[in-house]
Amino acid sequence: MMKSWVEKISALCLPARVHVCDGSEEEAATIASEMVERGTFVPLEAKKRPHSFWCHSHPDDVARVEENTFICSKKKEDAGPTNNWKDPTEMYAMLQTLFHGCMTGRTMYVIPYCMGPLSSPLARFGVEITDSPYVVLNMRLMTRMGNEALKLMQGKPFVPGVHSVGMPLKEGQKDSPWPCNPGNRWIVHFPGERSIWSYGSGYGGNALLGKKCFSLRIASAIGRDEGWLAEHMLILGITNPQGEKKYIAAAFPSACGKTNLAMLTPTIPGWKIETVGDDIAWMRFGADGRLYAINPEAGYFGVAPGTSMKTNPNAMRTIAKNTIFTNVALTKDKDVWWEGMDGSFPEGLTSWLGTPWDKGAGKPAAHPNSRFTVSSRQCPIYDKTAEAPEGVPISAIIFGGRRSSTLPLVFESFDWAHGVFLGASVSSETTAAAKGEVGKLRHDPFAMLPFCGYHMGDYFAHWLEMGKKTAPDKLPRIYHVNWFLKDANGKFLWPGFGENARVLQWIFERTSQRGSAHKTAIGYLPDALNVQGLESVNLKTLLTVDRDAWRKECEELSEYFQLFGEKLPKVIAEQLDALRERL
Ligand code: O2Y
Ligand code: MN
Repeated sequence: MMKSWVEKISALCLPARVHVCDGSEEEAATIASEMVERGTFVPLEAKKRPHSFWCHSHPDDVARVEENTFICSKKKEDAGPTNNWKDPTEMYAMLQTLFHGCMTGRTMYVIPYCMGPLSSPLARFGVEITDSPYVVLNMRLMTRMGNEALKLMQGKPFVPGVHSVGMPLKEGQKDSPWPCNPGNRWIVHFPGERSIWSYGSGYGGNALLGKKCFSLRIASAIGRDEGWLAEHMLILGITNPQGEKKYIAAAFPSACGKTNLAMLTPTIPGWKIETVGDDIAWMRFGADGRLYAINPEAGYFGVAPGTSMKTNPNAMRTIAKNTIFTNVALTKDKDVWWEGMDGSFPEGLTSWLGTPWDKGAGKPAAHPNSRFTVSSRQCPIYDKTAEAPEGVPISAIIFGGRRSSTLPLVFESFDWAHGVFLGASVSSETTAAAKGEVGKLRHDPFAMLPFCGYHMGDYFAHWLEMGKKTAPDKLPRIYHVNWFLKDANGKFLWPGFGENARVLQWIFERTSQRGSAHKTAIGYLPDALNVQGLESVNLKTLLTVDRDAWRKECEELSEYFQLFGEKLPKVIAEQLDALRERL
């Protein structure tokens, strides 16, 4: 089946040659040296950052393109109001024209890969066909890719994905270091037949099809049909000073510090955090009735700016070698730099645009969405159970957003249905990392707005159904956190980063029936938090329910939920009514 599909795509895209990736080190080294030759990759100084490369993209190919992302379900109402939709037959016909001859003069790489540990019954296979060697090397870090995956996938279904940078090469035409076609980008999903087509971009989520396209958009549709969850969630292990360990999954919109939380270094003595994943969780109930999660990914595609020994020392150690850096700045002595990195500011930087950086011009040296790609195995706190085939049992699920007011530091839902309502209510203030106005409130239910492969109203209903699959006492407890509350002068009220462990401690203890709490209109709030050793924090303000602000929040939500029309589950509308009543 795979062979005939590869032949069909080759006949359509007309590449100069076809290469089936084996995933070996030799293969990666060959591709990397070809990219150095072509001017895409600059090798970093081996003594400082061994086996690592710097590259920069085309200036207009720097992030996911939500406006060009499509969910082509058979019926428009199955994609819902939060997705772009086109009739699948029309879209397919358009793609056939678009992809015809699109790989002329290029190598067509065939990447067999597995999302999830190779031995896991929860893992799924995919094959990405691409004309981008950059994609091959990134997929090698982000997934289990190559011969082993190929062997295991024989006779099993796989998600086919076709990716092209959309820039065929004419005879004798010189290639560009970052070929792409920014004026003609299409990121297309067919959830019915479970396939992906991506054209025109060579960057991140648009091009590494195992990540957002497969593991969230397609997998969420598979999960709906098969009774499991594909979520935009980090997974961490947390161990208390007595050696008791639990696992927590947490969903935050993009640019809210998921990687930092997943790799957190606790400031409270005796507590330990280990990382299972920083972006995506696939979860289903095990035979014991508990919810188990795997991280389908094998690497991190993390935001570089703001990452430092202060904010995320584990990430800094992870990227000490074997790392691809995209759109950060390059130093004179061939190392990398970005805004918010430790140490003094280096002179003679090359900016992410590949030109000498003019400090006085007021533009950042690294693009705000610049990235490092690195294998999870290099993370010093990579949790051994991250490779467990059965996954890890989840005790708590956290939702959060970047909110300067209203949402307290932490609160617990009354039950599963209320927790689903909290997930549906997630919103976040926009940052410079995303396109558009900074500081605007964007609703982002379950942090899945750009990633849900079907109607968001049906997705809420699926979450509610999942809560009926096991006994209530086996379900994870659900929380909402907000690290970003500000005072009247715009100063953050909570120190964040390693101090967030104090909030995780309360959550940990709540799931062991220990941490004390009181009932409020919005949920259970902590009676106290461990703030020992922390300089003056205003816990009263951090843990308050501002009724007037919450009444406004309800109005906002009520208006937003109208978007889902008939598909908004009655339970969610009732949760909102009940909240209003309690306020
Ligand atoms: O802009 C991109 O293509 C990357 S987006 C991304 C990458 C890693 C993890 N999360 C995200 C996201 O947007 O949520
Ligand atoms: Mn993400």
